[in-house]
Amino acid sequence: MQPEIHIDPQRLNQRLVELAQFGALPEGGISRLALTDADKSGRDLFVSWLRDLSLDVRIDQVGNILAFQPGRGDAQPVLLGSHLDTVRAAGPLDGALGVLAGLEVLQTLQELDIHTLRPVALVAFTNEEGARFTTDMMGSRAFCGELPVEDAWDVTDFEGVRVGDELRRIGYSGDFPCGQVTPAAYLELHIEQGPVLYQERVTIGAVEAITGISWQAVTITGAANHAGTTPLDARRDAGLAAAKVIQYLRELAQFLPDQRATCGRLSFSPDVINVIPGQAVLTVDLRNGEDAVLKKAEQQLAEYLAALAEGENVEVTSRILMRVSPSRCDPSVVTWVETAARGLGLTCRRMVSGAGHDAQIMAHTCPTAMIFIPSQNGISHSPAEYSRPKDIEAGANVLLHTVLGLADGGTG
Ligand code: HGY
Ligand code: MN
Ligand code: MN
Repeated sequence: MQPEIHIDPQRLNQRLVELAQFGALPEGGISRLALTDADKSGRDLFVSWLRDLSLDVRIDQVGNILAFQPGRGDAQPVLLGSHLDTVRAAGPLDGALGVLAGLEVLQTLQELDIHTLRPVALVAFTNEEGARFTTDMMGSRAFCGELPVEDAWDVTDFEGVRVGDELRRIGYSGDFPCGQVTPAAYLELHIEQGPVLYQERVTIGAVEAITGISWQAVTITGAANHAGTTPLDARRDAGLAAAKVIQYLRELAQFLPDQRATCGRLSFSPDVINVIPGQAVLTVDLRNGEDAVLKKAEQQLAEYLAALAEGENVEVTSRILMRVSPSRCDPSVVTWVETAARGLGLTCRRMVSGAGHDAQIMAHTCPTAMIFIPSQNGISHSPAEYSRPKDIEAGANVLLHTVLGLADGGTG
């Protein structure tokens, strides 16, 4: 391990600050939803930095931004990446850290005139979050050939706007074919977005596995009626039924092992103070590291919804928006992460990710691992998201040294 080979932390933090201006909200936080003007601005800034490094930049058919740095040989590249899109009222690091730390690694290799055996590539995946277009990890799924490009283009947001039209509108409807690149390995630096590293005061997380996720939209149809005159036994109250579903999600999470269940979106119609809601639409986010338990949660929710329809005299339908099984990272790449961290004198522990990531899709196609750094108080998907500059620097240096190991013969 050569600790004298290190990234430039000031430059990395300066870029994180510059990127965070796009989508910045007056009340704090960032909204850079996929394929919005704010996302375009962030993309354009990132591409300008890539071009400043004279990298070979390609935009693929779903707007993934790819950059290639040649190696001494022309074998499959080691790919670094993450995403630039955010949820609504997000923090500055989710996704952006992995993309800009990857850029910092490429620039450091150039400045130190280090030419690895394998090429090193960098990707910013389109629509990892699924916050606007609810097929999340869209870019990585198309990149791996799991999501046909035409299907990605046809995904619409809640206002019916199509991905394909938005890609063209913001100038990121590229022609580089998806599914062309099979990396020798994929590495993603990311904030943990949970409390483990922060509470244990450990600097680096070597991620061994990533949670499974199941998203659905539940529509409850009852009968709009007068809030004052309608007797209780005559009500078909979609609002009450939705509240019962949300309460049930908490019970589901409490009695299944390591289960998470969340309702993030809820809307009533006609959404008027003195009208019993005739319809309610809510989203459900179920997560578990064990696919069998995730399936059990889905099954038990389906049974609950059927019984609720009967009991509340409402109709209940559910539409699966997305499902991804838990993924395991590649043990040898995880070991490279640990070796790099320990070689730099950093504390490190293996762990599972409760957040979803493009890496769990990439793990289907090549040896993959993630590097986590602590999130202060375990907070993310919030303007309060924060990681210390020294942890950001440590994570980027672990990324750099893991790449040096992998790209110079560490990948089979
Ligand atoms: O939802 C997630 O876990 C990720 O932040 N997209
Ligand atoms: Mn993320
Ligand atoms: Mn996220």
